[in-house]
Amino acid sequence: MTSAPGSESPDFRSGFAALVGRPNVGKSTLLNALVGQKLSIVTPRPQTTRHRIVGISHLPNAQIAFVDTPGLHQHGSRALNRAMNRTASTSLNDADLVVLVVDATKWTAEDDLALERVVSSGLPAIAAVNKIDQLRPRDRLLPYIAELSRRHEFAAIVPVSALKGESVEVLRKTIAEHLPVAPAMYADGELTDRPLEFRIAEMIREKLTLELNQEVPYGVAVEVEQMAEADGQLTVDASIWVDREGQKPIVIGAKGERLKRVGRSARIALNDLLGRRLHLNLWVKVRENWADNARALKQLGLE
Ligand SMILES: Nc1nc2c(ncn2[C@@H]2O[C@H](COP(=O)(O)OP(=O)(O)OP(=O)(O)O)[C@@H](O)[C@H]2O)c(=O)[nH]1
Ligand SMILES: [Mg+2]
Repeated sequence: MTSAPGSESPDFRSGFAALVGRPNVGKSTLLNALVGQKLSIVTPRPQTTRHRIVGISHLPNAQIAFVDTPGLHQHGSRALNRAMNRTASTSLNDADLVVLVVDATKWTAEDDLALERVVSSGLPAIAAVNKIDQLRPRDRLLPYIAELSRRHEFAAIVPVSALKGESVEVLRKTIAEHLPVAPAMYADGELTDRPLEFRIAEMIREKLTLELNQEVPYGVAVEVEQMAEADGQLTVDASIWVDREGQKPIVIGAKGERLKRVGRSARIALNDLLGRRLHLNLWVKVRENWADNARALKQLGLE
């Protein structure tokens, strides 16, 4: 492993900063903004992120491993819900710092749940008050921050807009300052712990979720089955798993139109991600009740 420049200096800081919060507050948008790359998918629907995803930021005097997590939530009794909550909670076990992400425009019972996890972790905590671009009038921020600081002794409270990039740099710097003095953990330039197949599958899931709205209530799972290179052309075969036969026609759409649209927008996004063109084959398959089946979840990397 090569070290980041300056990582031998006595005041170099490094560690894991876990982004936690209820679903939909903007954790993944924030991860992408902090790292400067699209690593985690984003949709307007809650419970989009299902995995722990590390994104690494290399600064002159620090290396921050940001950890995106699934939104902590109360309802939903399926095995998938439990696995997502567990993933979010256990991400705190190996974190050096926790960033509680909250929405400046509202506070819900699930924010209480997330705050509880933060407090019981005993980790130093920073609050990122996100979506300030939506706050009208802006001086509503002051009572919100006052209430937050009353609830917990945060090391810092930073209002941001992950969407607009507002104060994201301030947040990054604040996080770096609160990490332990330690050598870099990742090689210079390393961006994520996730392989390309995962990022491709997630990109397809994002486009599909945007296209489906609420029609397939528990959503879908996407798995890259094969990536093959022939005559300078990359071909990706991916399966879209639905949990009932009846959902297949919904995903495919009339005359296959919906699946075609998903394929097209995923291909455009993936061309960008890979810096090259690719051929994408999508197959819709049924795995009965996959979201409540421990074995299926394991196969899909969702334990
Ligand atoms: N206006 C505004 N919208 C935002 C901001 N950050 C995120 N969003 C939107 O909020 C929605 C949810 O964003 P995500 O990043 O997927 O939220 P999340 O916390 O990762 O959600 P889960 O993965 O479901 O837990 C998306 O529609 C984003 O575009 C922000 O700063 N301002
Ligand atoms: Mg997310």
